[in-house]
Amino acid sequence: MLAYDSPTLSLPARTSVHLFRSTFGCEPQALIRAPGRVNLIGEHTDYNGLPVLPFAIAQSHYVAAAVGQGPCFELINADAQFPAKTIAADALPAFSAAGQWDNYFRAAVLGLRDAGFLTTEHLAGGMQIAVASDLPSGVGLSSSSALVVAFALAALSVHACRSVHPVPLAEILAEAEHYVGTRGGGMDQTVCLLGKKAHAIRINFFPLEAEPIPFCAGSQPVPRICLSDSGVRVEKSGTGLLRYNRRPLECRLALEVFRRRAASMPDRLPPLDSIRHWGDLVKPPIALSHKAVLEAAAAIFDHPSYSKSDLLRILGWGEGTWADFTESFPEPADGFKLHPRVRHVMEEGRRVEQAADALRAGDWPTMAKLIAASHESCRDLYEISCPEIERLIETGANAGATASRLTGAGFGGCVLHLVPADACGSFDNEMRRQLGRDLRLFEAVPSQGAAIL
Ligand code: NG1
Repeated sequence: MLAYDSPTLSLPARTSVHLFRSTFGCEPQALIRAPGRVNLIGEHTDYNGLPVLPFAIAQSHYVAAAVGQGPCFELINADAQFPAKTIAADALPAFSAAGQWDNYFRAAVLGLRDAGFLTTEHLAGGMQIAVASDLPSGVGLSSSSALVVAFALAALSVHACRSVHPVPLAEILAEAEHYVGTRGGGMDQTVCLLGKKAHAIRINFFPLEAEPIPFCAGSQPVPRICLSDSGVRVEKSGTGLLRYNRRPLECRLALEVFRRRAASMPDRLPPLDSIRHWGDLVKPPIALSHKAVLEAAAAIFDHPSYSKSDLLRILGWGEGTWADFTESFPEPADGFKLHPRVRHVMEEGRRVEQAADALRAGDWPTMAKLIAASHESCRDLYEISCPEIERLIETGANAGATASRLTGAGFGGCVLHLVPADACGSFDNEMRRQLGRDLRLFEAVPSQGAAIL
């Protein structure tokens, strides 16, 4: 009990415990920390089966939890913008309106139930939960996935379930987030669970593998990683859902077209029937080079964008197949942009490999070039930047950053800047001088992953 009051716990950790006590009148049985993340490089590659290179940060959610008083889940949050929620156990699948915070709790618990880690008896026991946080939401630091991870660890912990290895748990929780509606990949949950102090985590997908890589000093000391907040908020599970889900859909449609047309290029491409993700093309047994895939894509995609009727014709699909495959996604006015999305994804996957090597070698000039190239590709090929982000990128360069890029899903959120260690103070001052005193700047320090405290 005393440990929960320990001054060594962070302020939000202690806040979650105090809130728990004052709300439920008893002691929590578990206290969980789940951190946010910054993605150094590898944007929108995860769901395409290509690697990413994120790290967990210090800013985290804290969840104090105990078994409930019956088949009911009571959730309270120290942040007043997230109102208290009570969910009957049999109403868990009745999700609230998009963007509501209790949906992340429902997703975590249902995901664990689907995977067989929580039983009907566990659910009948309910839970009491108090949340406090110093991880801002909607800024591209993966606050929603961290919340899912925190809830899942809390549920497993208070119900004394057998421990689940973080790799399968990350896979279960990545799948569970699909309950909330986003069709993203597994980067956020994996780095939240497997983050390591002073390391970035190179993550491969399908199968999921995580390799910690230390931040090494080379000819230059390790730069500081600074974040500036564009102030543009895009709630992926709310208003941003269509914009976000369009990209994974374009990638999947592109793969269908590529696979079909590859069959007529047997001299250049092997049979691709077993391919499920773009990353499969560069892994054994196919093991094409990124360059070969990009050259084939340039030959295959003969238009900058495709209408629905173009795709129905190319793929030989009827309306029913289209509706199933796209989940009746509305046709974008500017068409499905298959080739630019493929170029981004394949080139970005290659950049992640090069960045992992640069990190290992402490080769920060190469890292800076890769980060700048990643941003250009996110802006021009994947089209996930916005004017506010571009302003931060430009100002970052003037203020002394060696490279900057958007981090996370895009359309808003934060920009990551590599700042030489000896230029920190002047960077912050210059950014605020040019963009205003209220500009939110954070330092992103590579930190340990989620834990039961
Ligand atoms: P954020 O920035 O948390 O919205 C999303 C996806 C990631 C990844 C990135 C883009 C989820 C939970 N997160 O992250 O898997 O695809 O976009 O690289 O879907």
